[in-house]
Amino acid sequence: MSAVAHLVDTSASAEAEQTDGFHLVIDALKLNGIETIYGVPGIPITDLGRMCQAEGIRVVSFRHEQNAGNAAAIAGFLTKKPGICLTVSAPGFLNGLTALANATTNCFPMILISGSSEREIVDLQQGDYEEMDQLAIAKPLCKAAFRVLHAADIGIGVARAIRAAVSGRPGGVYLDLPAKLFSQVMDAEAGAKSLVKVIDAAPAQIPAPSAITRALEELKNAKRPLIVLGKGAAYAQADDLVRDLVEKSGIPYVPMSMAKGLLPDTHPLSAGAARSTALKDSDVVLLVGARLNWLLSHGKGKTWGEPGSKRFIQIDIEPREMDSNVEIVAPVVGDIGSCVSALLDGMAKGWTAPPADWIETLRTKREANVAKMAPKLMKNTSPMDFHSALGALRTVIKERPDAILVNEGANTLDLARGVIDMYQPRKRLDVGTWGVMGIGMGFAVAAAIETGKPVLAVEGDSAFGFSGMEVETICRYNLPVCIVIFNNNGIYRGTDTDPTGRDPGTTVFVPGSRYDKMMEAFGGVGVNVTTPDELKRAVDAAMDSGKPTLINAEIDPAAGSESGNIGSLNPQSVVKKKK
Ligand code: ADP
Ligand code: TPW
Ligand code: MG
Repeated sequence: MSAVAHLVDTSASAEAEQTDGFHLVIDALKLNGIETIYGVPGIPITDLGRMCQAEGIRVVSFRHEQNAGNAAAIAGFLTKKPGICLTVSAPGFLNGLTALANATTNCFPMILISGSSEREIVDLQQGDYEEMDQLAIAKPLCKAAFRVLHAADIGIGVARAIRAAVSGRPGGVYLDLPAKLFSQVMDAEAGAKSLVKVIDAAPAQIPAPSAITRALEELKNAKRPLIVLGKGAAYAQADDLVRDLVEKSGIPYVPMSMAKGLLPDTHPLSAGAARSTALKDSDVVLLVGARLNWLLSHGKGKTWGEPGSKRFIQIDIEPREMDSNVEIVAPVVGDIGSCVSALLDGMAKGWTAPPADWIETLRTKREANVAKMAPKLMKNTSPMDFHSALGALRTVIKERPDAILVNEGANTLDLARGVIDMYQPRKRLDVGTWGVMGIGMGFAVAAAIETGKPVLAVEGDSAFGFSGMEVETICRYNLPVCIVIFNNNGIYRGTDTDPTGRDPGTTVFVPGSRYDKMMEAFGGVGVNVTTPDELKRAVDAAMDSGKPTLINAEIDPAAGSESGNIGSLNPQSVVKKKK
C-alpha cells in the first residue's frame, strides 16, 4: 500500500481504494517533513494521534496543552520548521492558545491544530459537546487562521498553514479541523493528488542594494558603533555570517537573551558584560533581528543616553518593524542571511575598523564588571544565594557548552542571564518577549526531543509550578533533562506575610517544599542540595547519566528582589490607608 493510499473499506464490494480525513492530514504533514507532534489526546483527535504514531510521526503526549504548545513553539524556533501542537476542542484549544499567542509574539513558527465541534451546531449556538467558535477566537492572537471543511482541501489547508508560519516574520498559525472532517472519505488517488508539498516555504528575501549602501555609510561614519543581536538572528541560522559580520567589522556587540552564544559570551568583541555603557555611549546601532521593544527601552530614554545621540540601522524581515519606536535611519529589509551577506560584500570593498578607544572603553568596563561579580560567584555558603548557586551552573555550561539551558523565573531568570555564559547558538531558551512564566517544561521537553542534547532547566520555584506536572512527561519519555529549582520559597522572595495574620503572604509558598520528591514519584532522580558544591555535583551526575533529574536547590528566602531586574515596571501604591 502506498504512503497515501489507505484501504478504508475492505469489503468485496469496494471498487476503488479510499482514504479519509485522518489519513489525509497525516499524509499532508509527512509530505511536508513534519516528524514530531506535541499534544494532548481526546475527542475528536485521539485516533489522529494514535494513527500519526503508527505512521512513524513522533507524538509526544503532555499533561496540559499549554506545555505542548510551548514545546511546539520552541521546536519551531530551534528547527525553522513549524512546531505542531495538537489539541481537542474548546478547553483544550484555549489551553493551547496562550502558547500560540506567545509563539506569535516571539516570532516562533508554530501551528496549533485543534479539533472542533460541528459547524452547524456551533453557528446556531445549540450547545454541542465542547462548542466554541475557535477560528474567530484564534484569529486576533496569531498570524493566520484557517479552517478545513472538506477532505479534498486538507492538502491546501496544511500547505497554507506551513507557509504562513515560516515565511516572512515567523509566527503562530491556527488550523481548525472539525470532527466531521476526519471521517470524510474520498478516492485515494484523488486524495493523494490533492496534497501539496510546500516548495521553498520561507523564501530568501534579498535586501535592496541601496539599503545596503545606506547602512554601510552609517556604519562607516560611526565613532562608537554597536551591533545588537536578537533572537531573530539566532532563529535565522546564519551563524557563520553573523560571526563574520562582527569579526570582519570589528564592531562590538551586545546579545539579547536568546541570542547569547551566537558568538561565545567570552568573545573579545562581546560587550554583554558592559551592556549599559554600550547602549548609552554608542552613536550608531545596528539591530540584527532584535526589536526596539520594552526589552531595549523602546530605543530611547536613559538607557540610550542623550536624546538624539543615536542613529539606528535595523535588519529585519518585517518591513513594518521599521520606525516602530524611533526613527530608523537605515532600514534593511530582508532575511538575516541575505542582509548580512550583502553587508559583508560591501565591507569587502573597503572597511576601517572602529576607533580603538571605543573598543578599549568597552573592554575596560567589561573587565571591571566581570571582576566585580567574580567573588560573588565563588562563595560556597549555605543557604545559597542566587549568585553562589549560579556560579556552579556557570561552570557546568562552560564544561558542557552543547547543553541547552532553559530559564524562567524573576531573580532566577535575570541573574542567570547575566551570570551564565553561553558558547553556542540557540542554547539559551527563555521567557522571551512577554516574560511569560510556564515555558519551562514544554521548552525542556522539545529541546531534548528536537536536538538530542542534554537540557538544564533553571527554574524559579514559582515559574516551575506553571508547568511542573510535565515532570511526568519527562520521566515517561526518559528525556535527558535536569531541572534545577531555585527554591527561595516564593515569588521573588519567601518572606512576605499577610498583615492581618490570617493567610500566608500572597507571594510565598509552603516553606521547605521538596520539589525533588515530585520527580521521585515518577521514577526520576530527585536530589536536595544546600551548597554550590553539592549543586554542581548533582547536575554533573544528572548530565553524565542522562536520567531525568530534579534538583531542589535551597536558596535564602531573603535573597531575591521584587520583580528581579524589572522592578521599575512594577507599580506600587504610595497611598497609606488610614486604619
Ligand atoms: P529579541 O527579543 O531577542 O530582541 P525580537 O523577538 O524582539 O528579538 O526580534 C526578533 C526579530 O527578528 C523580529 O522583528 C523578526 O521579524 C525578526 N526575524 C525573525 N526571523 C528573521 C529572519 N530570518 N530574518 C530577518 N529577521 C528575522
Ligand atoms: C503567565 C508574573 C513574573 S516572575 C514570576 C511571576 C509569577 C515568578 C517569580 O518567582 P520565581 O523566581 O519563579 O520563584 P524568583 O527567583 O524571583 O523567586 N503569570 C505569567 N507570567 C508572569 N510573568 C507572571 C504571572 C511573574
Ligand atoms: Mg522563587
